[in-house]
Amino acid sequence: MSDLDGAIAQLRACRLIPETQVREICYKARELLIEEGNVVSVDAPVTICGDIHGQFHDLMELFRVGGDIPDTNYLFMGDFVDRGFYSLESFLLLLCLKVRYPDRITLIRGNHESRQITTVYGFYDECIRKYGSANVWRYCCEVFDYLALGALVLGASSELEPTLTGMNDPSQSTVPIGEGELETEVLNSRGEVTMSTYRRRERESSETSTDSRNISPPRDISATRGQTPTRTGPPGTGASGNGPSSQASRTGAVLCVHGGLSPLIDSVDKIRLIDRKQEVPHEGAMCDLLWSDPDEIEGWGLSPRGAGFLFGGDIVKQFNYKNDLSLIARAHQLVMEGYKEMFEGGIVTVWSAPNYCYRCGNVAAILELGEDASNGGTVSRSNGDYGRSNGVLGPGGLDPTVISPGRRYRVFEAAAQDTRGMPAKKPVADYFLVSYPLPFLFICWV
Ligand SMILES: [Mn+2]
Repeated sequence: MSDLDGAIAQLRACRLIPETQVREICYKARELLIEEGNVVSVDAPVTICGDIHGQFHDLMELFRVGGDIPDTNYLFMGDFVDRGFYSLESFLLLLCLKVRYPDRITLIRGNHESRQITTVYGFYDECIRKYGSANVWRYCCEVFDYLALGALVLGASSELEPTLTGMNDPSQSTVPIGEGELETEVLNSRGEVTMSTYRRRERESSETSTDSRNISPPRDISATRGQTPTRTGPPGTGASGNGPSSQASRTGAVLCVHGGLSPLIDSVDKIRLIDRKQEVPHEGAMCDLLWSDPDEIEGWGLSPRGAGFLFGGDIVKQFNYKNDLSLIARAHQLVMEGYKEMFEGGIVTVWSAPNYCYRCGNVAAILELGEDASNGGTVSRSNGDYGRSNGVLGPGGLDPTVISPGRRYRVFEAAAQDTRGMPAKKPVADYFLVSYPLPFLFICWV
């Protein structure tokens, strides 16, 4: 491999590398990806990211907030390209990092990692504009075909220590330290805690709750911002505050996919059976995993996107129970707050493109899952059969021994650099902001 570190340095500076080197890196990346299963096993600690969409400077901001590779273990849930002005620099950098540090970065496929979609939403045009031919686009599309469809995060910690140790007087804090275990913590890019949620301690009692993941309502503690609490550890370690895990409980695995579930898939093992090494089909299980969205409905519904399905909280609960999952992490939908949990925390949308399309005004988020210190680091990487329950239902149909992982969201804003050399603002139709597969686009255009 010719000077991979040099290529990484060049791409980090938002400068392109020669076409011959792109070809070489794409070939090398494909060799690595071929060896991965449809569902990659990833050990916590890991930092999970959503859509990037060619917003290169915001990707640099993401690394600033979450820590650099290889210090931080990253999992990107697809949609690296299209929309933004730097799809090539963004995707090629991630690909170089994958080749350089294969065990520190996992890339899974989004619905935009497709020949059809990239010819409509910008990546193809960018390749022609920057390289003068479609060669690089073709190399990249060949890599897309080999990207995994999902990932399973194992060994995530159920607890994260509050990052408030820098406060001089904890009694002044509005955070109810001691009232419960920290479940979700939101930090901004300055490391300041802006919101925390706590899990009530009585969750292990057999009669108090039908939901073992009883989450108290979010508490806005932004009033404490002026006190600038400091982090307990470097970004991305997530587990910097590992507490002792409860002996009676463990966290289930976390399934990561770009879009969501499919009516054709009722187990993680069925995802493993898909022949993924192809262009994203217009329908079927593989299409659904990349295109579907959760919605406040019961069962399955038709997607307004014209590809994939809508699925309700009952579907998520059943799937999580059957597969011993404590959480589904997915991307694919713009969330103004950067992340959004639904269905009592059974699924979360993580969105990592701030000020999407340079006009939406949203913040972005990444999700850090800590490492469970209690498992002694012996989490199986080989398959999804780890710790599968024996079908014994707890109260409310939930496995009482599976609890959700502690989640640390880092929220960040768009990088200032991204406004440099922006084209003049022009009104964009709202349908531009949601992606549709080609047959649907033709309907829109006519
Ligand atoms: Mn998407």
